Amino acid sequence: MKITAVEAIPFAIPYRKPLKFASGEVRVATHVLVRVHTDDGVVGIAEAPPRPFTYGETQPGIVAVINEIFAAQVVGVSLTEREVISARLARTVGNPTAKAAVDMAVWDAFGRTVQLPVSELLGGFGTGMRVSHMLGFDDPAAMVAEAEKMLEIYGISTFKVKVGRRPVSLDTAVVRALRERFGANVELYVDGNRGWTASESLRAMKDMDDLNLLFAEELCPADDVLGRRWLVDKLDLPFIADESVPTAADVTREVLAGAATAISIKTARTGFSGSQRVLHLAEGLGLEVVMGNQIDGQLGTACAVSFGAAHASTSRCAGELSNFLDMADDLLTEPLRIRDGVLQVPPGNGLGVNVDPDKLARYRTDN
Ligand code: MUC
Ligand code: MG
Repeated sequence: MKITAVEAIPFAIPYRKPLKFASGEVRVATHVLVRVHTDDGVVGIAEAPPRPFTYGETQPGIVAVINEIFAAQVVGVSLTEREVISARLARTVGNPTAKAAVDMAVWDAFGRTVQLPVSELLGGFGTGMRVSHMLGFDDPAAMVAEAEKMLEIYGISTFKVKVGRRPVSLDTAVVRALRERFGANVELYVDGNRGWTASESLRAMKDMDDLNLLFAEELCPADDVLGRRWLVDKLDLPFIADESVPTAADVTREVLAGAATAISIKTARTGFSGSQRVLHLAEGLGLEVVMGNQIDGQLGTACAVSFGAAHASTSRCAGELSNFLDMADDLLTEPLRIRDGVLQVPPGNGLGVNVDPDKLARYRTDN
């Protein structure tokens, strides 16, 4: 079970429809496929999605940190020594999605080696999750039309609406239009990606008071320290910290400061080992959690559903597991399918998914 090599392969797959939000936009999935090889001939896989506007990572940076630092730290270590790997990767600050992908590829290799699904190794609570779809910026009619399509084709009835940086009245008009179109048949929440000030956030939330929102996520920056506490104290719904809590320590800081009352868990940034730390911390503190989406491809989404379905508290809310639907193609041999609003954990050992070599040859950008 010893790791013999780690590969970091950049690839690029365009989106049919770009996703736009307050902190940036994504037109092409310029991700990094990570492969961990063992002396048993097993290969574990995961993907790292660079989000320069969120964590400062870039595709070449992820490839470089894995090739130049992380690979040497994990080669020779056994798949059973995942805490050794976590401790070694933790010597380097930052680089959350690069570390997460190495961690998840190791878990995948471990699952394949012991011939069990990662989701069962992690906790085995359930076999699938309800799906929440993230609606990127557009005009109200187009965002309602996208929600209609998601409900009709995939049965998805939970929507996270991107807000912030645009005129507040446009954002609130979108949420109102969604509630008017679907009534009580859908769940709605909003994510500002730090795009409003604290006072804009409060005005917007008051304006949407009658719209029965589930959550408000990262409406203003956590670095607006007092403004953010002031806002969170005034809201009567859970305030999700997302990009402000890339580590368990950040969760502690933000929650104890009164700057958040719920947590988005993203396997793309905390892997499986770090996501368990965040989840158990959140449970100990009595916080609600949501499985978030780092604008993941299908491999990343397989990781998110494997983790989310594995635990009771991550299974309560719908998980953000659908944005791969907007990609023009993907790397997997068997596409993930959302049916009746649910994504099942892919059956099989490890993550239960495999990379199609022809697709990888077509989309890799390092040759
Ligand atoms: C989200 O929940 O914020 C957009 C930016 C990012 O870092 O993640 C996505 C989704
Ligand atoms: Mg967010």
